[in-house]
Amino acid sequence: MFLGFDSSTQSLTAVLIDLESGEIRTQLSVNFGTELPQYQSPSGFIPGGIEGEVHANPLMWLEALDLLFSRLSKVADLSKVKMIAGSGQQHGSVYLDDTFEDRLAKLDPAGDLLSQLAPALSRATSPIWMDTSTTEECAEITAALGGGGEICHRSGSIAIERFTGPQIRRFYKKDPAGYERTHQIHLVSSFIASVLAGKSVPIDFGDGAGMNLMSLSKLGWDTDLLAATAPNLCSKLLPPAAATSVQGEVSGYFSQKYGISAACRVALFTGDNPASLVGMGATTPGNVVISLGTSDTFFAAMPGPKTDPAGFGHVFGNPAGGFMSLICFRNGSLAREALRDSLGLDWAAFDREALAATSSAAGENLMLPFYGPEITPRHDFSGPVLKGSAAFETGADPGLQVRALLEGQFLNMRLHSEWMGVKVERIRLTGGAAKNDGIAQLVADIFQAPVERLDVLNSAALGGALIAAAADGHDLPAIQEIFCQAAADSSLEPNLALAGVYQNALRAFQNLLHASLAP
Ligand code: XUL
Repeated sequence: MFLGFDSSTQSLTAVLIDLESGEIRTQLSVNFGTELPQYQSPSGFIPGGIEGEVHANPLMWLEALDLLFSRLSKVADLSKVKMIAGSGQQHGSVYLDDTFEDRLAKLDPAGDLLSQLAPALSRATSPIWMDTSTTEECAEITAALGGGGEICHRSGSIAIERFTGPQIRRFYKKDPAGYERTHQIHLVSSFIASVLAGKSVPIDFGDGAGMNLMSLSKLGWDTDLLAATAPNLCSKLLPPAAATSVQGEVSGYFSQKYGISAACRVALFTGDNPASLVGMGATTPGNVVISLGTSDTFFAAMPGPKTDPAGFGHVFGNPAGGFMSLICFRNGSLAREALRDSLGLDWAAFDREALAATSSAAGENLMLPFYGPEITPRHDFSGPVLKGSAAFETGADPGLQVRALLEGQFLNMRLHSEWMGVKVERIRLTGGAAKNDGIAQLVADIFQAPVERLDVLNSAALGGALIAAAADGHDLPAIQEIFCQAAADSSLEPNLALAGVYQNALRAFQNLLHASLAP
């Protein structure tokens, strides 16, 4: 059996898989907001941060780990677990002083993680991915490197507010003594992995690429980026490593307290997006995952470290080897809901009837589907831009607007993923709106690739369990075949007759976008 964890923004989840039977044995979560209310973080972070700061309390993650293990030990036979791996929300960082290693090595199962590790924090709270407070630090790092293009080329992304390097620089500037006292900086992923391993373990290539510090070509820390970020930073980071590298046996704290075998080993943890790529069975190039949520995301495996010349997309390490892209679109569900509400439609009418009724107008009307600021492309839009027939532009036929909004969202995705140079062979669609057949068919038609929907509930934690099995020597593609199956009758083929229509629509969309962005 293999155990995967995902320490996400709102919860800590465990997925236990049994390779022999090909089954998921147990899936359990601890919700931070409802189950650990003492941290006053209803959504997993501390509300009311100033200057765009969004922080979380790392002690909450430790307490959740004890709670989840005590529950797991009651429902599962943990003595059969051979390897643990997992993931964490990306970019979040944890700052530890020089007592951390000793405390990890001497963890006493009679006590808890919280009280034994709390004194080792050199920064009380952890900035997480929602933090936007580092605009100044991003500008400083960019200037030091001679421009955003250089940082993107080296690290996979331009300097980004939520990324860890700019966050470390802000800490160094605001609290130099605290920075000085910091002996080790971990990401959420490597922090949890270190606690499990009973010693500090490296950051993996997947999550490490979300720091603006790691060289994609060398898969090591970039000395110029380190120097531009904060002094002596190299001494506070272990060299990054592959997610599947085994770190040794699980800490005696967990084997003695929760009945996990003392021979169980720990591999590295990665970011939640790289782990989801594994859990969605999409680690080979040609596969693409599109997740439709509050924001929409597009991620895909890539053979080499190509970067987005426009600087919108990110490149992370792929836990199966090679690289992956991650492209975020802020105007996801929020834009779909804004249009639905402005037209006074319910979901059924919005999704199905509007699309079915307007099928003859595929690709005819264009909408830049941005109801507010967007990050791909980065621009402060103040509302959607419409170009097409009078019935469309005036809203006389609301169905046309529904179609153009959805087409616009997926044309924008196709346009802003072209830099990857990867031919899309299969799309795995997930998230709330993915259930809708009309939307799923539209995705298939616009990308001209088959669309599948998966039954996977906790794709990041499942990805962690699969990485654990791979670290134990099992063939990842073979076990993905078993655990990452498409839901029955969920696959849709593209309508090949629409290939030319959407190719033309793509270029027309690109022209409209350029015209709208021109000063
Ligand atoms: C990725 C990102 C988020 C977090 C959420 O760049 O910021 O997807 O990983 O968990």
